Amino acid sequence: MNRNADMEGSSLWRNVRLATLREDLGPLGVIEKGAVAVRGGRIVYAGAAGDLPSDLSSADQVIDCEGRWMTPTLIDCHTHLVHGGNRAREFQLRLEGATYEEIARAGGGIVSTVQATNALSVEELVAAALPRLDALLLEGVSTVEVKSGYGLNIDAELKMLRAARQLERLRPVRILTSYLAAHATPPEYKGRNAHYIADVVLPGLSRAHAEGLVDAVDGFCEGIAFSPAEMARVFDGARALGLPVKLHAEQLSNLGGAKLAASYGALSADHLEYLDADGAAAMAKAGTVAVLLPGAFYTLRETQLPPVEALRAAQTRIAIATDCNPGTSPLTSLLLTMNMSATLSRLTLEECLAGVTREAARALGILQETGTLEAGKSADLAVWNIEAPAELIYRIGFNPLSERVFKGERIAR
Ligand code: DI6
Ligand code: FE
Repeated sequence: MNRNADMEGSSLWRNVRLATLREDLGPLGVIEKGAVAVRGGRIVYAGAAGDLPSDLSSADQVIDCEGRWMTPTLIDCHTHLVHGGNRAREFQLRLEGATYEEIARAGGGIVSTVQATNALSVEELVAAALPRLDALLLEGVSTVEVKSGYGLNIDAELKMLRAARQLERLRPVRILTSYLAAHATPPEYKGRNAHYIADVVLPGLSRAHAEGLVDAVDGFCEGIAFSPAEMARVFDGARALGLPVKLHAEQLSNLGGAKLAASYGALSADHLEYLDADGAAAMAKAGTVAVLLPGAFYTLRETQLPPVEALRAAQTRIAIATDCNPGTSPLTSLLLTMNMSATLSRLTLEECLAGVTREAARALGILQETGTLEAGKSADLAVWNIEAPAELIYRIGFNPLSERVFKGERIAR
């Protein structure tokens, strides 16, 4: 087994059943009689207890996990966590028969959250996001991706990203940001997407990048948002700054967004209900992760399931996420997201658990840092009061987390 030594604060986790999510160890990477050694916030050993090197057998803290299961902490790789207001009124309209697109074309939808978001300061946006973040952390999440996209002008988009960065200073969490000014066209640019991209999206991206606010660039490729050609202009801007890209693609129709994303070597293409086999193959070839968002499928009462068989046939990597947003997925439970993915999209246990750990880390470009239990990675550990990993997906609205560890620090609930 591999390990590296770093003698700062140390802990040893014994009598623990490991779901390492290491692909080389089979489904879930299970090690029944496991041990995990931590030094200076990093995993230095994760493997069979019987193979634990003697120089790691003592530590400042030795924790008997009493046979509990341990996984990597969970990763929510697609959220709009920072936003103002809510869309309960639209939820009611949809109950009365209005469609998401009708509401959007009538000036509701994303644009209505833009008004609520732009009315708030950075501090107020942070205060509004913290309860949503805390709900995720309580379920064993340690990494969250947070998008802009409800500002739709340069200053407001930067304000959202500053709020996202602030969350990382207020909670034991890793935050990755995505610049999503290409989420919708503000009313003042209605019908003039090219001008919006030239006047706002690209200059705003340069400023956000210069301020260190951006980890990736995202967009909404859809008939009610931006075309593949328009997204290509945004992605060219990202490429010029050396930033990775991702894309909301094939959510309501097939415009070839996933193929476009793959052509830019995107980290991920997300939603994908209307993806076809060609798109799945292009993503697999490019290493672009398919991020499935069952919360939006469920909330919109979508009938077109994402093509899971085509993704499997193409060997496209699959992650899942909450897509936490006020309009189509007011969801702050990654455990429920796994249950929905299994029940609605028929993902397997392994696909669900890998989808919120290893593959979610891959979708954020941080698999070298977290997402599996193995030496050299951040000690992001989740201990669960379960008899079998299937209990993490099977239950609805129940949280079996026993303890979360982030960068080696034991987090009080
Ligand atoms: N697709 C979605 O489902 C969300 N954004 C996107 O591109 C919806 C965001 C909203 O309705 O507020
Ligand atoms: Fe989204």
